[in-house]
Amino acid sequence: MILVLGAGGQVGSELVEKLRAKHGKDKVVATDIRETENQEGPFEVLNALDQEKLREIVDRYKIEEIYHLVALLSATAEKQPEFGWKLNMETLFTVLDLAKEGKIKKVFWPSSIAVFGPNTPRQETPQHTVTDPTTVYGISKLAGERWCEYYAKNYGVDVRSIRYPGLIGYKSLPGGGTTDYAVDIYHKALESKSYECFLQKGTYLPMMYMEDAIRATIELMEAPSESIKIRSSYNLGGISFAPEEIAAEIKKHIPEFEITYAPDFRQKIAESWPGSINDTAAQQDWGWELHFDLKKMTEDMLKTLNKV
Ligand code: AKB
Repeated sequence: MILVLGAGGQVGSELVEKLRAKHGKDKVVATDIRETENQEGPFEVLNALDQEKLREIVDRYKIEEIYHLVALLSATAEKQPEFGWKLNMETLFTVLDLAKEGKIKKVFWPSSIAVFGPNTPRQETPQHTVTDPTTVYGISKLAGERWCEYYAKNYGVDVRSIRYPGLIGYKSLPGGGTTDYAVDIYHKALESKSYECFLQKGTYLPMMYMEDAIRATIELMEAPSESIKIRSSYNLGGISFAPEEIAAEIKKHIPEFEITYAPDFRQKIAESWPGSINDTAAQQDWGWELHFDLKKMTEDMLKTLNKV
């Protein structure tokens, strides 16, 4: 049995669907802090900070694998730093401890490009390099990575992780990240043929289409344990682009589309993150391969959103 924490979120909603299609509807227990609609399998309302209830669910359903997707993202955590730290760290410890106690066999926990900072090499950022995050979210992800590696090395915990770039999907909206503009822009392009971007022209960030991100997550979890050489978190490169480039791609489909710029506090966060990422380690260790580029992703996003 598989448990997904944060199943109502941007990644969770798509991951639950894929896992249920693969393993069977009843084999995946979805949980979220609030009731989520259209559940096709077991669902529990769970505040992931409620350790007792989480443990009870793990026992009741005889859970073997947990995908822990609960977090406050970069922009939101800057507004509630203490709560961001508490939520992101305490929930990770609960899950790692369940694995340490032998109650579950495998853990997936996402890290982020937010672990990098102003002194990290900005282009083709290597797997092992300077990590000096400036946000609470980034600090929590970096600390989480160190703890994952510690639990793997010292307690034999099978924990696997990816440093997600900005994720772009059509099924649900992201909640409180710095890369959210790249999802919002598609919705606004279809609704009003214009978009006011909260990041400045020329701000390059690594992004990834959700289909690739979900496939990466499942492939990493299915890889043989001995091939997972990095137990902190794997770099994943994805697609690097600036707002004017995604706008130009959208314009090929919607010629009237216009982008304007009104950078806010998220600009500073974006400037502290890499523009592109080197993911050779993921390619070598578990065969990672990107399928969607900016062109293919834009075609798919606009086509699918148009039908919704
Ligand atoms: C965010 O913008 O906070 C997230 C991330 C890059 O982890 N999308």
